[in-house]
Amino acid sequence: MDFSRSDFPDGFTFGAATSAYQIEGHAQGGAGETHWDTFAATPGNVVRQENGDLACDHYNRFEEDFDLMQAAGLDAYRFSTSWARVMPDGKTPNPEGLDFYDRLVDAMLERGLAPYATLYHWELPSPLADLGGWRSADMPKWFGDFTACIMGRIGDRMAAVAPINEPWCVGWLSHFLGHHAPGLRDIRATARAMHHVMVAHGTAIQTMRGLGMKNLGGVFNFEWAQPVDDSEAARKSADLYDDYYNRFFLNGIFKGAYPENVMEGFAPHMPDGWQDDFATIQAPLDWVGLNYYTRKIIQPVDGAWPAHDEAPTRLPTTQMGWEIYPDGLYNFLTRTAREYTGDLPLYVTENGMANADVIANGVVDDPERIAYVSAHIDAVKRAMADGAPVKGYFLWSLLDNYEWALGYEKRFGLIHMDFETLKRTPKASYHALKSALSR
Ligand code: GCO
Repeated sequence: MDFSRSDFPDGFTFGAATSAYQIEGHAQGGAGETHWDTFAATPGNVVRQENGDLACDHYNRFEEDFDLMQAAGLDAYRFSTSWARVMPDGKTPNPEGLDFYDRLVDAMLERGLAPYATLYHWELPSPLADLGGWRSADMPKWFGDFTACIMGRIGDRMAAVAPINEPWCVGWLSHFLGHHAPGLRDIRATARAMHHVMVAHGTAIQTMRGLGMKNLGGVFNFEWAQPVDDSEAARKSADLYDDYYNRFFLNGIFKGAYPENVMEGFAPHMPDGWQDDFATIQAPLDWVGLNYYTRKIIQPVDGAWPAHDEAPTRLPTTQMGWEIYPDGLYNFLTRTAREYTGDLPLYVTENGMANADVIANGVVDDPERIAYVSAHIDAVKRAMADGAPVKGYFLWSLLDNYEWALGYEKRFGLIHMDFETLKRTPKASYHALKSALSR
């Protein structure tokens, strides 16, 4: 890779990220059913109806995975806790689940890996989905109780915690586009989910402050929005995309208001008294994490709000069909610091690419990933040179894993997984990263 650890200030954190449902093997350890299990069991939602029952069997093989992380010279592991493993019905603790995360955290610490936890990465317990899930105004309370339960057990050993991975995906992707569980396509559900996820975020932050925990942040996914042409209509479309995708959450937390043009669509559908929730939403944070992969070209279309669509890509793409656009990462790091967070530490909490990697004679050559990561780390360096206080970079992902609605065929890992034998094979990118981190 085109960088060395010595290019970065002392203490800059290099890590890798995963999430519980995508790697653990959800069918083990007494975890409860989640909305992802039934979403995946419904024909047409997920490639080959694949689910996370076994995934990478990280549940039983985490020591091997952490040995590989340690050998690569990584400093930190960004993982998530499964609500349905900790509380199978969403409300009652499961000692086996709590014991698992206890062992997991100790195994990280034994290998010098700093634990960066995310409380929720999308596997909602089915009984809570039955009660309305993210549409329900009770979600912040339920989520606060889950936060107290899991962090009451492992909170004493966390390097950093964020409540909810990618609020946009929890809200818009899952309730407006219907691409993720619960697969709704309904604007009222979307407006409520987008708001409740923010209140739940703030409630979890307050709960963890109450436990005396430090270094609490938020993790948001961003896509650069490029107008399809120079027209005023195209610019407005791209601004709206930027506002509901990227700015909605930062505006809520750092400015105490949602973007006006998003409220044009949402206002009739917001829950009663939503304006009173900003005191909770604005609970102070210690850092902000950005997940960044790509940009989208946005074009206006006729029809109901938001009346726009994605136009065809213009740059080389990854296996996901996503444009490779490192400048977007530079833009978001500098813009976030300039317009929202000032001196607050920023982390790249996810960045990486899916690639059609193949294993031949025990070797996986992935020069595409080496180039992708190098170009994005270069964007981080440029942003830091221009004043963005970036303190760490986490690669998505440690292992090839369950890529949600796209099943097991999109490979994001530094480590190749044979999903039949569960054999782990570090890819060329793993070896390249290891050598960059040792320089
Ligand atoms: C996300 C999630 C991950 C994905 C990854 C690749 O950003 O969507 O955090 O769960 O697997 O981003 O799509």
